[in-house]
Amino acid sequence: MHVARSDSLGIHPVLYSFRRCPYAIRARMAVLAAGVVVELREVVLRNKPQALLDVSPKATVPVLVNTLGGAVQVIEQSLDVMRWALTQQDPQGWLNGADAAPQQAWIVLNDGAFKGALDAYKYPERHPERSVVEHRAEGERLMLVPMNHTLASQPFLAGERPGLSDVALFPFVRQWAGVDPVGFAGRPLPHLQRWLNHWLTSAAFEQVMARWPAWEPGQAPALFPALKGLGLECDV
Ligand SMILES: N[C@@H](CCC(=O)N[C@@H](CS)C(=O)NCC(=O)O)C(=O)O
Repeated sequence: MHVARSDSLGIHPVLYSFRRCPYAIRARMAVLAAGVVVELREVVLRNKPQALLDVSPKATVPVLVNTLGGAVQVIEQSLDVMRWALTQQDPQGWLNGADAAPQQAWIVLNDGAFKGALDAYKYPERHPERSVVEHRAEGERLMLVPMNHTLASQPFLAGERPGLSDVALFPFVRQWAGVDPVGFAGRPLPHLQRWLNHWLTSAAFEQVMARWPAWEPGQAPALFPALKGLGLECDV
């Protein structure tokens, strides 16, 4: 986190996001669960807005810019955005046990070795040293089989109830499954498939995967979540 100048008016924190990015999906899930309203700025990764580059030269998404209370706070890592949101309000208890070793270990494994295996499986032409079947075997060996094993004895990685690790990991497992959906459905990973299905069929996931046009400087703020049903139709 650091402080910077921002073009935001500071009424709502700004979340630079990209709809399909798994890091941004986990951040939006936490924002939604926390009941925090942000100004969502959909980024086109090959044409990043100058306003994003100005606050965060590393220019990955998600980035949260909070101008409430005077100083400008820039949060540049998805897990930090999740914690920032859930620290304000955590009605589903996703932070319960989030610092415990097993949950931390899942996140470290996912964001490290499994992300590498996922990229290799998604783009096998960039990794010709292995066949697609070998790439698949590597990701399964590293994380998916151990997850399936854990999820055989408890509904969520965090235990009886979902926790930070569940929310942080499912967008990446979704991406893995999306490489070959029919093949994934046929893999002997029933507990993992049930767990993924839980997230993908949730009302929250539907909401975080709404479509936003690419953000243009000066446009009216697009609020996330959109304020509907309260006589406050503000999703302009
Ligand atoms: N460690 C970062 C990783 C974020 C990340 O790599 N996001 C990707 C999109 S999924 C990105 O912005 N890549 C930059 C680019 O493609 O130019 C986080 O957890 O937020």
